[in-house]
Amino acid sequence: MDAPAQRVLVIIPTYDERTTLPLTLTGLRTAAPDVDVLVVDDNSPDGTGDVADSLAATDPHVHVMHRTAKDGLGAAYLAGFDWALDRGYDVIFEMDADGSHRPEDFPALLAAFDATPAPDLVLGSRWVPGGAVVNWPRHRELLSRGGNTYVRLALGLRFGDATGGFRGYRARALRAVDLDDVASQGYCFQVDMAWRVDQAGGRVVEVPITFVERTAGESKMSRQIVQEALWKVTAWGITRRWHALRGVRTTPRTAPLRGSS
Ligand SMILES: Nc1nc2c(ncn2[C@@H]2O[C@H](COP(=O)(O)OP(=O)(O)OP(=O)(O)O)[C@@H](O)[C@H]2O)c(=O)[nH]1
Ligand SMILES: [Mg+2]
Repeated sequence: MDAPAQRVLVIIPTYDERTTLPLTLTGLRTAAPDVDVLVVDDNSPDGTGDVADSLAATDPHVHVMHRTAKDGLGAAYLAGFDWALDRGYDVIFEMDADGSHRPEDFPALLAAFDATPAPDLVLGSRWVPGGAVVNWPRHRELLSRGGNTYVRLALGLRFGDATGGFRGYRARALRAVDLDDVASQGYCFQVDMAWRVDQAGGRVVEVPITFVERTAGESKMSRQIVQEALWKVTAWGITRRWHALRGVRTTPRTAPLRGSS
């Protein structure tokens, strides 16, 4: 007998993306007709929530969560993760609405979950062979490459792209990490989640993607988001080294995902 098909959810957080959300959604539904989508909108002033509602009205695979105010990318994803785990999804993806994450790259990310042994986290990666960025200003590329090098050095992570937000988690990986304890936003949220899955003993694989600079709408990237990532990764790195010097393991003694299939 065939194994039951896995249920897949893609979470798309939105804040003022009324132009690009329909393109992202249509592209994704075409590329992966069986997956469900949850748009998490933080009461966007430009009416993105209404746009999402009208798309959901004609497509039973599309769901919308309306939140009351802009509360950051990390908080939006955490609310989406809870929604997905409550409903028994097996694989849960993150994807931006601004056109940077190409729907045509999605099937390869999803297919990576079929590998044996099965991964717990699949990272869409710009900085592995085959990965690329399109129309990114040089300073953004340097920030991303430099940030990822810093993350590798500070935290000992082996990933080429720990800051990217086009990625999928197995539900058991989200259950293995203490989501209530995650307080990061922006890039730091992505690093925080990847590090937690790694510490829990999760298998992480990277799949090359092509990241395209947004052509419409406003970036929510800010100096504050970069500073948060810098100081938190630095603090985590210092704690990790201090623990290593004192012979204390930063990695939890019971890594819930280690050794399981
Ligand atoms: N719900 C919600 N979504 C958000 C929030 N901030 C950003 N987003 C969404 O998260 C995704 C990524 O945000 P971007 O503004 O593209 O940020 P970025 O990709 O880090 O920055 P750029 O590379 O400049 O585009 C987009 O779909 C945004 O609409 C927020 O506070 N709440
Ligand atoms: Mg973006």
